[in-house]
Amino acid sequence: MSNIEKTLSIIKPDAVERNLENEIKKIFIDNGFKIIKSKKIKIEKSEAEKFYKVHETKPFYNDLCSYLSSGPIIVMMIEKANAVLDNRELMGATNPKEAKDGTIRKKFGISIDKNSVHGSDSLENAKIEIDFFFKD
Ligand code: IDP
Ligand code: MG
Repeated sequence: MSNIEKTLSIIKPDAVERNLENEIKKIFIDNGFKIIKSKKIKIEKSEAEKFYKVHETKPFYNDLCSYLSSGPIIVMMIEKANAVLDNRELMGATNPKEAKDGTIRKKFGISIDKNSVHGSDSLENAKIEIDFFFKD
């Protein structure tokens, strides 16, 4: 039984700015992920608002959308067995201060808002988020 999944990962502006793209990609590859698609883009705030619509009632929504659109990001479609959960595990907790050793956010995250990576939180959202960035 194969349960190969695809999920969406984003290297956020704080990490792109620190030139961590290759180092973070190596972590994915070393952990069994294939990077199927990858592109460096800069999005408008209105696009960030659409992407993060699920958080629109949160107090941090405006800052979050300003932040994601503040500089270049790398969006990636990555693949492996159990990709969605395994990516969440590899990313670590939302707040880097709470992230476990060996996770990307523990290693590179600066703060709860500048936490270096995004990852889809369910298979359903992975499909939606992959379409958001890669639908032609
Ligand atoms: P996740 O990225 O671990 O899935 P979410 O709860 O989906 O976390 O929140 C989306 C993003 O919003 C987080 O990655 C983080 O950048 C930001 N965020 C979440 N909670 C807070 C907060 O309490 N203050 C400021 N920013 C937050
Ligand atoms: Mg989330």
